[in-house]
Amino acid sequence: MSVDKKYHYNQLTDILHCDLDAFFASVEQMDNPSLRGKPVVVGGDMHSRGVVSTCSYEARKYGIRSAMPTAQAYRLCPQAVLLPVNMPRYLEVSKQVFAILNQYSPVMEIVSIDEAFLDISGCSGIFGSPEKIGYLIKKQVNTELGLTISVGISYNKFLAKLASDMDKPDGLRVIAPSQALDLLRPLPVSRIWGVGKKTQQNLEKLGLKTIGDIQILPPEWMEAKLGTTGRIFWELAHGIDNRELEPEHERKSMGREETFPEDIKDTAYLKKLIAQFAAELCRKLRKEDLNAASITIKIRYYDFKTITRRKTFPPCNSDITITQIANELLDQSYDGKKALRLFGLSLGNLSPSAGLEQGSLFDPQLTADHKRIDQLMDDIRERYGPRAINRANLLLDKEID
Ligand code: TTP
Ligand code: MG
Repeated sequence: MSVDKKYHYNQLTDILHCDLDAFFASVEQMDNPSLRGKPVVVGGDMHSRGVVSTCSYEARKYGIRSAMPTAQAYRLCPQAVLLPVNMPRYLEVSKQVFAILNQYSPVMEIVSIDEAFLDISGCSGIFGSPEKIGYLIKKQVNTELGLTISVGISYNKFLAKLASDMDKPDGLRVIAPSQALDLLRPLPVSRIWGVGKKTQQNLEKLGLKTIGDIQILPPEWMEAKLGTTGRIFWELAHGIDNRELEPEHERKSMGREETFPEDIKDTAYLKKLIAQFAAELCRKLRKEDLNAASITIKIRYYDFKTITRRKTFPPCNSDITITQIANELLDQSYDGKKALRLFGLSLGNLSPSAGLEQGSLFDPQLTADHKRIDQLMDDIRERYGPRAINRANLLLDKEID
């Protein structure tokens, strides 16, 4: 089956995905020249059941991989140099890398400690072709910081990320619109964004082993078997991905977020934070006679990997409603296992609230009660300051600034 032409019409390769090679290990090798060219493993202590964070490409030849027990890595390559994780140093270098990337485009989405997307549409006039920009970035990162970075270039995020991985380490790869289908065809379904081990098994049960197996199916078949996700997989299998970049400054503008002094896993604390953020943001909404119709929560893990989860609902500006929905989103997206360094809550789809009821989401009597309580609290805070009154769920064990 061929893809509707409109999908590929006039699509420029102006999305770059940049990902440092063997990041933590490369920083160690850069800081200590005697480690260069050697198998280096960065991770937890093997005597206390630590795992490998990453390892140099020299160590990968022995079969060592991220997330493997360090003790196993040692057995595979006893001559490897084992080093502990020095996060402050990696964060420092990470910042320097992102500062370089930002010189090539103001539109940057940081995905994790060592990877970011750049949208370079509009920048070619200054620096040259996308490939030239990729080359310049690689050169600058290497000369200024002594690290190699792989760059993938294509017309959307999915393909740019795939491209950056194809020629690692020190890769530079462009996937043009005309190449996408052929390139995707032989790859296993696990290379589709969002397909983990479990989904891969489910797809294989349906007889879908390669991306090409999906390409020959009608999208309706995928949708019938897997719902909306099936349609998304079909699109990705055809190189279609319409997600925009989410630059940091745009995300911040409508919400509140908090970077923790120490990484935390405490979901009860996160829920108190949600209640506080919701109270502040809703008060702002009510002051400006606005309703919100979507909530986004942002979770940044200790390793800087960041996820956002969004939910839409009938327009409202009630603390309690927003808090409940944000709590649900948190429960669905975070299991309290991996430590977090940042949590954020933002409200979107804002519209004027004047004269509009809060929607049918909750019992009308309850909604009216919530409105009265919100109004009362706003009045008290207006008169005596923002901390004069709080709901019980905001009485914190730990103080939130
Ligand atoms: P990655 O970019 O996935 O890996 P990498 O940079 O080490 O190697 P490459 O990109 O060349 O394949 O992750 C970036 C850093 O994040 C990595 O250097 C260490 C850390 N990390 C962990 O701590 N645990 C993990 O399981 C993974 C995958 C990465
Ligand atoms: Mg990397």
